[in-house]
Amino acid sequence: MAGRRGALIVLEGADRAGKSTQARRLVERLRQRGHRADGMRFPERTTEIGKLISSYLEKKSNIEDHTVHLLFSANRWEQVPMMKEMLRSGVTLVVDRYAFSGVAFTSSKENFSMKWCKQPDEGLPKPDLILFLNLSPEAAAARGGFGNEIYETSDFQVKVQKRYQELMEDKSLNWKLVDASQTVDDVLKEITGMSEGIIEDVKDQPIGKLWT
Ligand code: 2DT
Ligand code: MG
Repeated sequence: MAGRRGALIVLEGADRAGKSTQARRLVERLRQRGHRADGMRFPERTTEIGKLISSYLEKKSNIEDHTVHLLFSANRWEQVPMMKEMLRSGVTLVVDRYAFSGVAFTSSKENFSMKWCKQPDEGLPKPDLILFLNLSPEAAAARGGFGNEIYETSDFQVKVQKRYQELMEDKSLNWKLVDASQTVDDVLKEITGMSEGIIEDVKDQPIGKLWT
């Protein structure tokens, strides 16, 4: 069939829920099972915009809160032409964080509405599946301490978690809650099944637009 596209699959969730590990392993597993798949992550720290973001996260530079939010969004938009090209050529993209991290983190700061936070990401390629790796704060803490980046404090992470809950109420998006307290292999098995289902479901559908 001509025009068979890949699926856009996003992983979100709290720090230490295993997003990066699962994203990497999901790409490997999908490939083993005969799918074309590639991984991406946001922020993509290697671009010019990404370097500014990375310096902010590492507390090496101070960027005004609205400004850094818009940089995170720009860091996604700059990848959109490539993402669309890959999806249209039949490659499934597994993405470690996306616009939902953008909204959950910035709207956890004082005086930021979810509405304001979503606006710059409106119209991005819409994920076909959002896997939320769900882990309690206690279980997350048991996996080890925080790193040294700017958002890595437990107070802030609690607020972020609440924002994710609100975002998950949006039934126009295909959120799937995954129990991230399972073993790495069990989580992988679960999300591989969900991913293969969605790859089949969307292969003849156009790419959607987020929040429009
Ligand atoms: P990691 O590289 O460890 O995932 O941390 N963030 C991310 C935002 O504040 N806005 C965004 O749009 C995105 C994608 C989440 C990156 C940190 O950056 C935060 C944690
Ligand atoms: Mg991380």
